[in-house]
Amino acid sequence: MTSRRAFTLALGAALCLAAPLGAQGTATETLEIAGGFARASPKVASAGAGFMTIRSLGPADRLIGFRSPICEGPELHTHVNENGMMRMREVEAIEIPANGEAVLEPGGLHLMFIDLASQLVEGETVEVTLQFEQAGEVTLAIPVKGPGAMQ
Ligand SMILES: [Cu+2]
Repeated sequence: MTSRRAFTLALGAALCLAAPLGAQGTATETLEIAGGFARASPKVASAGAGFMTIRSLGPADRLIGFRSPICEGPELHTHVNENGMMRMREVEAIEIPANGEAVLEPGGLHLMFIDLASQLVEGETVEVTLQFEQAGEVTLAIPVKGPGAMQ
């Protein structure tokens, strides 16, 4: 009885700690994830993109993949300039430097949702489970913003 109550209190405290970052962010002991969002997709689109800032609170880490119920083919992407044309390229991992940050933003690094299971609808949220080499899996919900949203 006593230990169950202690567990409930501990869980409550953990939820309180996570709360200030809101629905678009979360934190672990070593990482803080903020400003997450996805862009709404037109009905016909087969892919979408997600963005966020991942900050290290100490050690370096690497984002090595992710999964989401919204898509069957998640990929980590960056943009490269090829003869004046911006093209997307899959990357193996996204580095988060020690005490530094990785910024996933339009025109740069991003989560690519390939083979969308359903349309990304503005105002809804998408669940994303990020897979880090050191920190393990981190699940958060990010809001879906308009098709041209920049942050
Ligand atoms: Cu992409």
